[in-house]
Amino acid sequence: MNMNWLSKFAPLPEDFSGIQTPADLARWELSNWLPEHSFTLEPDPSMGDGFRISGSTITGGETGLLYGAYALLRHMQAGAPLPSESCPRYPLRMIDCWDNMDGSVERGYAGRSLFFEGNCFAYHPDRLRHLARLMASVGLNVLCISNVNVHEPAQGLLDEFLPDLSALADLFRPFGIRLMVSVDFSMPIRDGFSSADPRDAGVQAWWQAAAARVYREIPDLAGFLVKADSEGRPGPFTYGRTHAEGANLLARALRPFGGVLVWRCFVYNCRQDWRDHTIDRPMAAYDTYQPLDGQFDENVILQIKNGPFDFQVREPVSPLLLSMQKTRMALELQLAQEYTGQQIDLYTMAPMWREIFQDLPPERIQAIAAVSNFGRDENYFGHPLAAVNLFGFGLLAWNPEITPEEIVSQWILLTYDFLPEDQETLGRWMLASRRIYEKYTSPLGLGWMITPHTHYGPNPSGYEYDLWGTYHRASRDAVGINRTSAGTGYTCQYPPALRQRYEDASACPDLLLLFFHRLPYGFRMKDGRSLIQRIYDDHFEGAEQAARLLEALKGLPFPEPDRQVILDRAVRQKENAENWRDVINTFFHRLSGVPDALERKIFD
Ligand code: GCV
Repeated sequence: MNMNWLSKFAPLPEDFSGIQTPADLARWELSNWLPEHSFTLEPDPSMGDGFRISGSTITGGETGLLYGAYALLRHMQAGAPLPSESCPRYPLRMIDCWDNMDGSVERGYAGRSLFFEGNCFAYHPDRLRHLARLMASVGLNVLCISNVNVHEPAQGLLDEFLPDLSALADLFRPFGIRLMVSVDFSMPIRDGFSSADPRDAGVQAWWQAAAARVYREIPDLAGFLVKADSEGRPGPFTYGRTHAEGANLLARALRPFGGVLVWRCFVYNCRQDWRDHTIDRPMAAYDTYQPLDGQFDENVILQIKNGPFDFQVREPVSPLLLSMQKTRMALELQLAQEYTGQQIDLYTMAPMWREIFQDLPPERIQAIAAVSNFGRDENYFGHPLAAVNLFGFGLLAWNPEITPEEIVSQWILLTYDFLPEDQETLGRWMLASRRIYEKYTSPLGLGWMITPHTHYGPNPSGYEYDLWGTYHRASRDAVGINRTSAGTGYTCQYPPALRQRYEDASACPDLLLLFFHRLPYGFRMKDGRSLIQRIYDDHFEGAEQAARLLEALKGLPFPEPDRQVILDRAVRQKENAENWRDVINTFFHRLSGVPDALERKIFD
């Protein structure tokens, strides 16, 4: 079994019957790694996930003991800083799987589902325990196993599949991981109701009974996750009700059992007419939810994607995250590389997360979630180096102040036995990878020039005349949408400091310029280059760097089978980058007629 960043740990025992609780697991991990030391584990339930280490005593809550043990082991194996006392910033550190019960994974790039096949539960307990250990070793504690687009028979997870769900919850429990389930807002209708209206007493009773049934089997279920009124999913809008009414309906059913209702805010008009310039998709979430601030019950958490569009390579922070004052919120990230290279192209996310937290004060949110990037592939992540994104997400969810450099260097030290110069080379390329991908794909915050639906490779007009609200409106003279107060008004959704930063094209950071502004190709960038020249240059540079990345990776002593997989993918990345360079540069060259100042090859 590929151990990823646990490669220096002993494999888990085949007979797991002696490990029932996180404290049992902590004891086992410590005694395996450090048999000559005897550690005292001192439970202090008041500490929850937190721990204190003093000499050879670890004090903590039931799960805190386990996190303390892993922190100690990471410290010994990778020199990770070892605080004498630590507790996570967020109590809920969640992974959302978009796995379907037929075994497919929506936006999955690491093989089929680890949980399901053929419309049933189907898994290898040892593979799942290893996944659970990977998650626990970086402090992740909630796992939603089913897709937010709930396809039959996943509605049955609260019903006929409940015994299977309960068995899976038992498997994850010793790792301190609680399960969560995606539910469909219209589920009462499946049971013969004529509506799912939140004001209907029968519907309310249905959800209460469903919650009671589920919690009888799984008393520590974390809660339900819901995608409603989004991309065709049912929701309260059908009944003329608000999303606060919809969310509270389910939250009230969960409250007696201590469950949370995580309600996603990915709501927008996905049937827009591209000719209609009055609708600006990034404004949708704020417009829908901000007026409802204060109307959500305590156990509702609104889960909000980091940017206002949809996990593009670069977006400004969602203004909704900065505006709700009386509502609990979770930041949603995507580890699955849907728009970011599909675990073929190298893309380390930690630098991007760092930027998000520069604009999003960590105390503004109460929880954090990420769409999973794992699947049934031998190495769990498709690309062996994509493992750093799950690893880093766990560390970030514990402590959002962690730096990308710390994440990457710890991950390399735990995963590979490299000499310092090789560690340094790999770390440098991993840290640069997001910027490289960005350069050959999306110009200056524009996004969406990707092939529709599959979301890999270039197609600059693919989404342009479609109904998804994702337009660049490139013409002969200019490109972008004016989202300032003089344009669609999107910048007005931000607090004053950010509004000012984005409102004026000369103050707006280059890398977000075309997100906020419509500009002529001759616009002078801060460094004196014209906008069009900058687009050409970035694409040439990005493709050149992808070629250099391949050479650098060839020179590193990866063990097999990682080496073969990494190099195969780097070759595909190089080709992908060349393709992006040529398609995007040709697209803009044909429109603008402006030649490249450096006379490089742009195809006609
Ligand atoms: C789960 C994007 C993806 C969809 C995904 C959706 C969401 O639109 O392409 O596959 O659906 O986001 O986050 O709900």
